Amino acid sequence: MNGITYVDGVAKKITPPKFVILQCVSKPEIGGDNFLVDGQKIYNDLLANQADILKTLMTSGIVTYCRDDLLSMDCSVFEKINDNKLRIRYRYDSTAFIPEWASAAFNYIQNEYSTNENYIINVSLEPGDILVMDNLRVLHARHQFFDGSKKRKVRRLWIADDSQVIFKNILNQSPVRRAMLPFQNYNTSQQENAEHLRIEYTCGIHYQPTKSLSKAHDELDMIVE
Ligand SMILES: O=C(O)CCC(=O)C(=O)O
Repeated sequence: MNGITYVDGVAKKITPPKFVILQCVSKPEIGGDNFLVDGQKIYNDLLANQADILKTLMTSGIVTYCRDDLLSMDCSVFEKINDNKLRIRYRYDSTAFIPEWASAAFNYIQNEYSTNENYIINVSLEPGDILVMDNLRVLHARHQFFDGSKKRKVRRLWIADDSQVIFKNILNQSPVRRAMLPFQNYNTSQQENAEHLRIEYTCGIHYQPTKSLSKAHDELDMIVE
């Protein structure tokens, strides 16, 4: 999410991480594999075949993301950072809020690409494996899973990009606003022993596998949906 936060007494701009790194610690009994979709590939296809949709997806205001107490207003899905660099920003889950005029274009990505086997790269991490993703280019998510007698555990690391914008307060004060404080749920070290599970968490794109893995998995889908 976008935002401003105090780090070491200085107000800094925060943006979605440039890299997301996942390490598999342990696998569940069923499902839970990660999958990726290359944003550049989506862009190239839209450019060649659906220029109008691409134009809408490059318009600021097509989507606002709101998660807990974090808000990123009026984003575009694709953004040209410079002549050679493109950035995709897309989540298909309950954090995304779309104005009516953008709905068809936004849904187009979900329907044509992020649930399309021709665009999906499945990654099945084994314990110890590490997946490093360019988060400005690649959409990532995971399939639903069922822990069973095992337990899915994944470590995640976010790496920010180099654009360390530092803000100076116009009145030369340092007012601590609630929005600038770190969001509690991100402070995972405090939650190491917390009771609540995170298995309902989906991110990036949400994909239902066409073939069901087992009856138990089907039942889990029904509970989660
Ligand atoms: O549970 C997973 O493997 C996916 C996690 C994820 O996508 C994320 O933390 O950004």
